[in-house]
Amino acid sequence: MAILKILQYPAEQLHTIAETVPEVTGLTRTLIRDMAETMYNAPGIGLAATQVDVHQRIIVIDVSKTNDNLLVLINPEIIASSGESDYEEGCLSVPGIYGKVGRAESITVKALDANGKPFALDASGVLAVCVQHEMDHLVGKVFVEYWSPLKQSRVQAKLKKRQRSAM
Ligand code: GNR
Ligand code: NI
Repeated sequence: MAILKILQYPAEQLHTIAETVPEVTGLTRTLIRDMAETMYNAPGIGLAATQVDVHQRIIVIDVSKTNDNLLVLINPEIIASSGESDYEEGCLSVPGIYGKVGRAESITVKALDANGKPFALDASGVLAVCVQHEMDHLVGKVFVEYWSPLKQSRVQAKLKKRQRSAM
């Protein structure tokens, strides 16, 4: 097991489009274990492979309070969505920045599990938000990029200021 380094916005690798996983192998499962450990250690409720600089369509999520309900989504696809939600989001790649993003309230997602077996999942609430947030990472999108240019420049300024005071 290993804790992986999480890329920090605005690292340009966060804008990489991940590749479909052609076959779920032992190497895939090792990466998934390391991603889960990294997510629990952070701590966070989700992590996309993009965030650890691996550009494959792999997501881990655990929205349980007890950290005992790991959800693995390989090659996820949203096959239905409905409603609207406006949930306050955060991101392990943009620490200390929080804000709302408009998303679907309920989704049905199909994916492969860690054994390569297809499944479908109906999600709503925070789980649906998290799946959509993670799937955005896989196509190179970070949640702050939904915001207006003005709000994004404030985010950039805040991150730069923090970087300076950390030195
Ligand atoms: O830990 C996380 N919390 C969170 C809260 C609200 C909406 C989305 C998230 S995902 C985030 C972890 C992360 O950055 N995943 O990419
Ligand atoms: Ni994120």
